[in-house]
This record gives sequence, structure tokens and C-alpha cells, in this order.
Amino acid sequence: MAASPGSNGSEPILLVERSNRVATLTLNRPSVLNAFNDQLLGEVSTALRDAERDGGVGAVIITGAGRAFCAGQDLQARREIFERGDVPHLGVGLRERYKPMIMRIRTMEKPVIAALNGVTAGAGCGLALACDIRLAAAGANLSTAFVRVGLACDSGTSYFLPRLVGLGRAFEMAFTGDSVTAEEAERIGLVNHVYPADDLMVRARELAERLANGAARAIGLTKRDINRAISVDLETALDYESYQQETAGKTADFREGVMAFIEKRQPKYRGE
Ligand code: T3D
Repeated sequence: MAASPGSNGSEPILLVERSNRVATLTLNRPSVLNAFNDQLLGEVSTALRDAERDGGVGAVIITGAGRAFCAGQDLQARREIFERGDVPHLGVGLRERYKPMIMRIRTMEKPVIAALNGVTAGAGCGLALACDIRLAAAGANLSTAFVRVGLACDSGTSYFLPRLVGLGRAFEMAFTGDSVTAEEAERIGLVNHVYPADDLMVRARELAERLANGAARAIGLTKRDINRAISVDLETALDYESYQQETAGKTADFREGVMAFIEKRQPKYRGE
């Protein structure tokens, strides 16, 4: 378990654990429902970059300590701006801190799973939506929340939400900021699966380890394909898939996959 101390020198605000080719990042500011301050945003981005570069990591889980996944931007830090009589420049922080974190999740060619252990709101919801797969504990809930504090959507929410749940649901969630239960979220495609709270991390690790030990190149290329396919027209997506598959077809893993199928045995992938 790797961790750096929080700004007050006490509790680490991000816990990073590596085992069985899976890196688990746990947001650890439970007294404020794991709200993001600048330090936490920086540490999450750094941990994601480390996981991306580490050949011993094949998948990442992001979760939260205590009863929340993440309640978005730390609003106490915003109150301090007003109390100083300053004008907030939110665009700067979004470009410099939120954007790198979200982009890293989308561009790293390894699966990133959000394990939503509880309250998921604002940029915490944005973080969850940017992940490849969302698993939720029964009792968790998701809310865009932004509008409730007078903000528009950020951290990729306007991009991912309509793609996951369709325009009508996206507008409703974004306009109202109302929270959606884990069960409802599963029904509308906002989360993949809901598990009893005690099972959530077990199931998240099972899935992460399975993916981390799969055909790494194929998974990475597939992530690139899907990233591209959701933002281009069908013809371009088909062409890009062909280009990517040309690469996948030349990997040792593909050869191994074909041979294992023909020989009726389990494949042994090496990520090459
Ligand atoms: O600013 C920028 O850089 C732009 C980026 C913006 C991105 C955003 O995320 S904007 C949206 C920010 N988030 C929110 O608006 C959510 C605020 N929180 C809530 O509405 C509620 O806490 C929840 C609905 C999420 C949960 O409610 P509940 O009743 O379960 O918990 P609670 O009692 O409200 O919260 C527990 C504690 O966490 C409480 O502290 P206390 O009273 O025990 O000392 C509360 O103040 C604190 N907390 C919760 N969320 C935040 C927070 N403290 C700071 N920032 C938070 N976002």
C-alpha cells in the first residue's frame, strides 16, 4: 500500500494498493465524502499515470473510503475564495487539474473500473462516468449535483452522460441534480452491476484481475476503438477498427488465442 500524507501531514488522502496486477486507488477524505481538493486531484492523476506506465499493472479500480465514492469539488475551498472577496476562475482549475485526470482514464490502454461504494456527486459522478465500467454497492447513489450549486456540468459529464443514458435522461439528471439510486442506475445503463455492499470490492477485484490477466494489447486497442467510435461517424469508426485490428492481428496474443481455440485449451496471454 503506497500513500502520501495529506496537506496537514496526517492521513494520506489517496491510498494506492497493488496486487495481482491490479492497482486500487482509494479516495480517502471520508469526513468530506472524499471531495476533491487540488492535492487529491493531483495525486489521482499521478497514480493513474504510474499505473499506466507500470507493466505489472493490467487494470485499475477507483473507489472511496467510508460512505462515499466522491462528492465532487470541495466546496469549502470555493467558500474561501468568496470570503477573500476574490472571483473564482473555475475554468483554470478544470483545465489544469480535472481535465488531465479524466483524459488519463480515457487514454490509458488499461481497463479502469469505478467501484461506487456510496454517495457519488458532482465531479465525483464525472469521474465515475469517465471510467470504463461502473460497479455499485446497493445503497450507493449518483447525482450530477452541479446545478444544485449553480454550476453547469463539468469533468466530462456532458460528454459521457448522454452517451450512457440517452439525451432525455441526461437532461433530466443534469437539469435537476436529483440523485439516482444504484438500482435505477443499473436499469438505465448508468452502472453495469449492483452488488451487496460487502461484496462490492470482491466483485470489483474479480473483474479487474480477470481483465488484467487477459489479452492486454487487444483490450488496449479495443479501448481506443470504442473511444474513437463514440465520437465519429460509422464509416470512420469502421475504418479505424480495421486499422486497429491490423495491429491486433499481428500480436502474439492473437496467434495464441487462435491456437488455444483450435487446440481446445485455455490461452496463455503475454500482452505481446
Ligand atoms: O469548483 C470548481 O473547481 C469547479 C468544479 C466543480 C465540480 C463539482 O463537483 S461542483 C459540485 C460539488 N459537489 C456538490 O455540490 C455536492 C455537495 N454535497 C452534497 O450535496 C451532499 O453532501 C450530498 C448530497 C453529496 C450527500 O449528502 P449527505 O446528507 O449524505 O451528507 P452531508 O451531511 O451533506 O455531508 C457530510 C459531510 O461532508 C458534511 O460535513 P460536516 O457537516 O459533517 O462537517 C459536508 O459538509 C461534507 N461535504 C459533502 N460534500 C462536500 C462536503 N464538503 C466539502 N465539499 C463537498 N463537495
